[in-house]
Amino acid sequence: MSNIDMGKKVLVAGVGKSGIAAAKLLLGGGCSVVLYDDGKTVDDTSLTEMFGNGADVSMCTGSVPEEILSEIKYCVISPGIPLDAPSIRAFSEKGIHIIGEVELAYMYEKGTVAAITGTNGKTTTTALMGDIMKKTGRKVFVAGNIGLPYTETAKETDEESCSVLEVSSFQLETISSFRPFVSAVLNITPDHLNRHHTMDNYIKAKMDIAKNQTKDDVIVLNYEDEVLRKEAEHVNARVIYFSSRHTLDEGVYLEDGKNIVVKLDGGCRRLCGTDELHVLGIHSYENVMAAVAMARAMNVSYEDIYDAVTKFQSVEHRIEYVCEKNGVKYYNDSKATNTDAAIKGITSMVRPTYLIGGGYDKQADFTEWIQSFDGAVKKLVLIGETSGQIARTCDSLGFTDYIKMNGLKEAVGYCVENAESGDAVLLSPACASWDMFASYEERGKLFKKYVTQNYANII
Ligand code: UMA
Repeated sequence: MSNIDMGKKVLVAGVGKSGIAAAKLLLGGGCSVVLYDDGKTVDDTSLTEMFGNGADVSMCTGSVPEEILSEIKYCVISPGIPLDAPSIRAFSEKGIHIIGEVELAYMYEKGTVAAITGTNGKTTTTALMGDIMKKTGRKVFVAGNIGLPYTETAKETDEESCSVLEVSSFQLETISSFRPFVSAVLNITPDHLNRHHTMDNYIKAKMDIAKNQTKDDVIVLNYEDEVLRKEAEHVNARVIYFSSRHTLDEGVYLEDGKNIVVKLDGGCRRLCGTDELHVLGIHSYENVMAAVAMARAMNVSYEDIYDAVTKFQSVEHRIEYVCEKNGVKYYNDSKATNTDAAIKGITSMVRPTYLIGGGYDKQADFTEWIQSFDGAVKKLVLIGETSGQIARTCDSLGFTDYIKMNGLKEAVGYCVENAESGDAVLLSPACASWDMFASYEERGKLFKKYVTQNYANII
């Protein structure tokens, strides 16, 4: 461990997955830990269950006593806590250094890092890149925003291992020395503006993935994304583009919408046809191309890459096929936490669709999402904090086939009752889940449970 010395008392802000994993890592490194949370408290019995008997860890909720603060030099912050949260500002004003959970983990990293960000597609690309790297026989850790904190895996790394990390803008905001050998930014469209306040701040946070990269490193970027083409001018790493619309002189591209072609380092070869993939839609092919470019940058053989991409299935909660009941197909796209992802969800449907949308208010504009329905939505079933705003946007665009429901359970009940054979029911909310659920995973799992329960009731 470089920056945080053994024996020091360290504050860990946020007692979620990241905070708990960070605290364990620090305790293992000989530090004592003070856990802090704005809303949650953990009693002594639960602390012992989490960290073991005699662990040097205590808990503060709402505020940290002055005498403790005066002993603290570092605060490890969980990604969900904004840097401008009053508690974090107060810690900074006391001269405490705020470091991110990813940065803490990176202090323990001994192997190669491949890191993926972007507004959409990062979970799928990370999972696929993990599968590709596993084909090489190396020890591989797939972690980060995908759900397994990097602080949980970093200590297990060695010189031969590879950490494949999904990193969010929240996590990138608080890195300082984090330097992936290969990074990827898949796309940048408006998201999390309530946290980052401006699009420029959001773009900066995403592009910070490359801030410590040098010319010896590689960054994979989407050629079709104008923001990224502009940002490419300011990165130090070698840029490899992927493109779904253009034939590139150098890079990975989709030829005639049906072949993935790799043209790198003087060679050119067709990797596979899109009909050999188990994922659907241009956005999915883009994720595949990004992973292929990253893997080639890490010298993975074409055979290993081909094997992994042609076996890869879509991840849970991302246009996930759930079941077919009475001729109605159910899809869980709970991971569509913004309008851009939700547009991909609805435009992938080939049946008349009952679409369940709405959720936590991130101050998004829903116009483009509603415009993308293009006759595909039979009924928009609205839930959550944003249902009123979405309904008003529907009214202003002349889309009247919507109904408001009290919650997800009622919404699923309505769809089961009204959908006819040949229809689809899609949960693709265009919003985060935090108004009603702990996470998009919980929302997706409940959706699947309610579908099953409803049919059990019918039978
Ligand atoms: N908290 C405060 N003050 C605040 C906000 C939160 O004290 O202002 C406390 C909460 O009371 C809670 C704790 O912080 O006890 C939660 O911390 P957290 O929100 O960072 O959640 P974790 O459980 O640590 O999960 C985080 C990521 N969550 C967020 O970024 C919001 C998970 O990403 C990630 O999988 C996990 O670390 C492991 O790395 C989820 C996510 O929604 C999937 N990410 C966003 C997205 O994908 O759009 C960025």
